[in-house]
Amino acid sequence: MKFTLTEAQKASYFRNGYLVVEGLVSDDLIERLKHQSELIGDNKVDHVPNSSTQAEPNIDIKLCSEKNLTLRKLYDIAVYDQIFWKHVINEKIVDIVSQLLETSDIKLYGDQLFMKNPEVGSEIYWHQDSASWKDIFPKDLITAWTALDNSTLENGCLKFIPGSHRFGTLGLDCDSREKKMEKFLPLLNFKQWKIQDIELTPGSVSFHHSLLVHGSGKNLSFKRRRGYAAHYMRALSWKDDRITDAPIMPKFCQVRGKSYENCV
Ligand SMILES: O=C(O)CCC(=O)C(=O)O
Repeated sequence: MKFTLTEAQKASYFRNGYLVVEGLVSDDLIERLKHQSELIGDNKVDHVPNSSTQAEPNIDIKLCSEKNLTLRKLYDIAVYDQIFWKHVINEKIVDIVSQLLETSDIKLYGDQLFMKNPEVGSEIYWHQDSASWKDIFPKDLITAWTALDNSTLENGCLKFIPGSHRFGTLGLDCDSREKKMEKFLPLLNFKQWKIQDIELTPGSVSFHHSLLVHGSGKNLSFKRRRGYAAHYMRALSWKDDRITDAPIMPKFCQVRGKSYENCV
């Protein structure tokens, strides 16, 4: 094991639903991911299909000097791209995931590179990941979100509601994009809720539980705010194929340990 969490770090994750580990990924590796994200975003590689890109809604593409700057996110890229896959299996990250999921049998559910481009990078509304990932049980997956650029309040850093993962799914699955915080906060049923802004330097990683209520603001700056989210689950998780309104995902790849029959 390359990275051992303290008891206090683990307790903090279980209590708050997230944990930040600063400076986990080296500058070199971050530069490599940034470079690769440019190549993929500019369609300069042919191993990642176009279907893995999503444009920002409501922007005039002609007004943007580069196509890259119109992208909201790239997703499901690690299954196609070796550089991102290497990051997914980064030993330090997987050591932490494995301590927080309390197993060394781990698979990748999916991945998303949020581009959050200057000026056009849109808000990500408050949501719970497991409210969308309806077909995976238990609803106890974990995201490792690696900052590729400085992530600040001004350029739309992640925002968490600490402890909200302990309240189960909050009925946000329908129209959650339209719902503002005020509409569902009462569901959390605790008076002292607060929003935690997660400002990060490049190479720092924040880990969050798939039931944690989270979102991010618009990018109001002239700088990019790229963050790469890799979503991990236990290899012993179960996918309920009767649930038909969950995202269609690529093949779940083994990240560490072994796989199990009749499981994901
Ligand atoms: O990067 C963002 O702005 C949103 C990230 C997110 O929602 C996630 O990683 O689950």
